[in-house]
Amino acid sequence: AFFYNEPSRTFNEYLLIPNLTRKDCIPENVNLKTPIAKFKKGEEPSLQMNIPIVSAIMQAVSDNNVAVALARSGGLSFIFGSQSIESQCSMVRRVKKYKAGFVLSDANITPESSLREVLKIIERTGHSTIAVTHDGTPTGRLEGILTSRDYRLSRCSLDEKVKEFMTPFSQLIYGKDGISLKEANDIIWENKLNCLPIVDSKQNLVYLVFRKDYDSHKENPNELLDKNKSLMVGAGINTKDYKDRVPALVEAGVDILCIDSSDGYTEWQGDTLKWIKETFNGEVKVGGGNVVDKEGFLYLVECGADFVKVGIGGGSICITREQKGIGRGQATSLIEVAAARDEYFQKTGIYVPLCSDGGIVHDYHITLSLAMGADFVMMGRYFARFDESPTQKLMVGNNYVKEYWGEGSKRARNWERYDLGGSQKLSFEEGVDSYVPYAGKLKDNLDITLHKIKSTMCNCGSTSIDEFQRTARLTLVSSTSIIEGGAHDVILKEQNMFANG
Ligand code: MZP
Repeated sequence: AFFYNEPSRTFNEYLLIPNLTRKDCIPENVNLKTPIAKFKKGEEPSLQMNIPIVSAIMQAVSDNNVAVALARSGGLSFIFGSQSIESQCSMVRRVKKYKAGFVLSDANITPESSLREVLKIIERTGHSTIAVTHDGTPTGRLEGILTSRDYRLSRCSLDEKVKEFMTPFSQLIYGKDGISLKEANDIIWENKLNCLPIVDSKQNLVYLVFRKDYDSHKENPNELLDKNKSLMVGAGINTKDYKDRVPALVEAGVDILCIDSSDGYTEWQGDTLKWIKETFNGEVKVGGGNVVDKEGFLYLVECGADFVKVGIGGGSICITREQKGIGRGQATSLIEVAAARDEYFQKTGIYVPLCSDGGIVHDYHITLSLAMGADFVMMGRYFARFDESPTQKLMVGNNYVKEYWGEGSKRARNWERYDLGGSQKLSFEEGVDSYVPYAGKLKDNLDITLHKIKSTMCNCGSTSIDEFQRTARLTLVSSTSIIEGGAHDVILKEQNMFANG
């Protein structure tokens, strides 16, 4: 047998060392845009996300509700594949019917809508919003809706904070009869306003929403509406029924696929990738995995993978290492595969994005993954905790929890993910059925996570993921310095409310 000389390591064993922070290096200036499919040197990536985060291909995580909420925040979900082709396609269709966070259009919104009615609609779409009524009461006629990352959904009257957002222009335009969306967009564009128009079913402007986090200046809104952009969504597939499943998902409008398997270094996965690339003339994007070394990476890329997913045995619900004795520490896997990816880029001029999958426990693990060469991370446990995830919210003891189970558990019975030929069943479990602490809304939690990532990148002197990957400096830490890193030698008054479980 071959023996690796070094032990394989986890994220907990690394920390980042700050670089010089330039004065322009502030969280507002950090761009988290990242590629999701391979591209040639010097070319613009054909598929990108605004944040480096995707949700896991799991029954307990990625249905259409999580997919809509995450896509609205700039990420992407891979709708779980351990369901019938029809129901998976119907989830994809339900996501694709939403237009990318530009116009909130709902047949039920009219100029006479009450605050209560409109709040219900806004709540469903996951916006973080303040609504304003003419008399300041929750039942009063709606005067305006203000959206910002800084405010939680609140049923409040017009207060000082709200006034900050009210430009004279907003009073001039909103609620005015007969302004078409096109006219509104032209005015927004000419005046360089950060606004989100809300239209009724006839595309007439009803309200304007002001967004701090949305930059409407980059592209003329009307041009974006002709392009007809929908929210992006991915889907998981397997190496068994792909000849039926993939065409159906493509027909449903899926943006990218990912083969879902605990061990991706297989000829079955190679065949699946080649078939998809040949059948759709290379136009359908598909990722492969999971792998933990250079050999696995190169095999999948040579078979046509558009991105490669890294990680075996690190998932919070995963017992593969205990059951089968295979796997590798997530940090070591990622560092080795990223080196192989960089070498491949040098040789061929083709950049293959990497996804670090599983084992993200703290928000800073996401930042470490990026520093180690990942272009984005996939998380299951993180998303299972939110309102939008498909599972039940329960009270256990005195705490609210949500259910979270692995694809290799008896409950999911996703035998295709673990199949190595033979009878079509899950012969033994590789995952557990569990609870995770309930954490509220996806957007509220994700905003905090993203802020932490951006802040750390600023400490390390980077305003883009590409720069961060090139310039970050990491150090191994001893077990005693890990203890030093938490609060110690003090009596804590209360649990840190913002700790990410
Ligand atoms: P985590 O974010 O919960 O730590 O890990 C999620 C990842 O665990 C998934 O993306 C998938 O790769 C992996 N997974 C899903 N089910 C199992 C299992 O039952 C599993 N063993 O390992």
